[in-house]
Amino acid sequence: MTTSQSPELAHQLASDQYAPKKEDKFSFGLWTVGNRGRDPFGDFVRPELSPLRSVQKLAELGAWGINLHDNDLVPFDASPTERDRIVADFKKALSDYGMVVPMATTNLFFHPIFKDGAFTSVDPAVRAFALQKTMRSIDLGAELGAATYVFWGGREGVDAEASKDPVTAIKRMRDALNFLCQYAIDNGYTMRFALEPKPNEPRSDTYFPTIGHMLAFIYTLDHPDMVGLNPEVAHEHMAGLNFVHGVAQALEAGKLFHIDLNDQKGPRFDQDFRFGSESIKAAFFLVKLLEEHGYAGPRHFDAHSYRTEDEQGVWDFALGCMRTYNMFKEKARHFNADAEIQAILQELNGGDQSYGGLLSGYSKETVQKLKETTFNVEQLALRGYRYERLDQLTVEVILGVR
Ligand code: GLT
Ligand code: MN
Ligand code: MN
Repeated sequence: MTTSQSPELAHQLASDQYAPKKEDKFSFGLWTVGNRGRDPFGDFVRPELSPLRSVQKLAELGAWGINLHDNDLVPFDASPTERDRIVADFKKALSDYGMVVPMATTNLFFHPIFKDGAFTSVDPAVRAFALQKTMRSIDLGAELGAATYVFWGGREGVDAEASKDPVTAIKRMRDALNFLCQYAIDNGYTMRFALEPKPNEPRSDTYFPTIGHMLAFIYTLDHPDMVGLNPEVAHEHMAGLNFVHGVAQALEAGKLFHIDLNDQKGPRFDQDFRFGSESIKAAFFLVKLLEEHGYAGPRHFDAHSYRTEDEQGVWDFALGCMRTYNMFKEKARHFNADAEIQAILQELNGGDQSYGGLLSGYSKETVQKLKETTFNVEQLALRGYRYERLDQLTVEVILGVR
């Protein structure tokens, strides 16, 4: 239900083939559209946006879900009565506007108590407080129906390397996650946990910096089945990595529980730009990957509008993220239907069938055959792969000239 939709917007969306729809499963964090543009060098540029207004406007634009940290909704120092009133009002807005809460998380980085981290802080009282805050926040997530619970280790890292033994820090993180998994299980919550890596910022080095580090860590937990990943485009780019490959590895392992879509200009500070605003080719292949490999989770935009914008700019930003995703989805269909591209791909991947039997797994016979086969090395080395043509065709599809 989008009762408040303005007639102009309704008309604009109705005639737009890329207009977001509920079934696209687009979601935003309250902290994303609610970002007020403060940075280390300048103050807020936009007034506070209430959670209720965010629900209403996002519904109007065609989004499906809204995510939150505990303190995006309930202030850090709210009394239990205030908490219950705020949550009740929010639930009413969700039901009035037909929105869901697919993911929830804990703010373990803003309050000064977390300046040395939360689960990996050197101070045991801070580590214990972090567990208490997270249990309360998990309860809130469960109450709102969140299927995924995200852990971004905001300040879980170091500035002074001498301060902590990294092996101890890893063990502390494991203890915390094991504890919280058991808490969720004991309470009958069905949510899954999704861990979000980031290489640095706000600390100068964060533990578990990339998808790969996180993935390996998950298998050392007590309940690896209920823990997966929430990778973020910008975070892998900050580490200079290929995000599509990282996501593919998580997906292939059945560990892509959630995703943070945004954009970034290369390895620098975390920019959280509008999805598809910078790395257009990478964003195209990311959408293609998600759409073609059965990713069924939320398409979550963890981004915010430029600091130059007023509230209208925020909604331009939000609609832009969703429309761009749908444009890439359409371009991926176009790519798959392009006869020349498909002919090249078929030729590339066809290979010489006479070698096929040598690559179908280990057996004593295959070992024997492999040892006896003579390869025409000179001939194989002469092959041209046609990747120049293929890549140019890809660019032409994306730019809309094919
Ligand atoms: C914060 C961070 C994001 C995380 C959010 C969840 S909060 O905005 O920059 O990458 O996904 O804690
Ligand atoms: Mn994120
Ligand atoms: Mn980010």
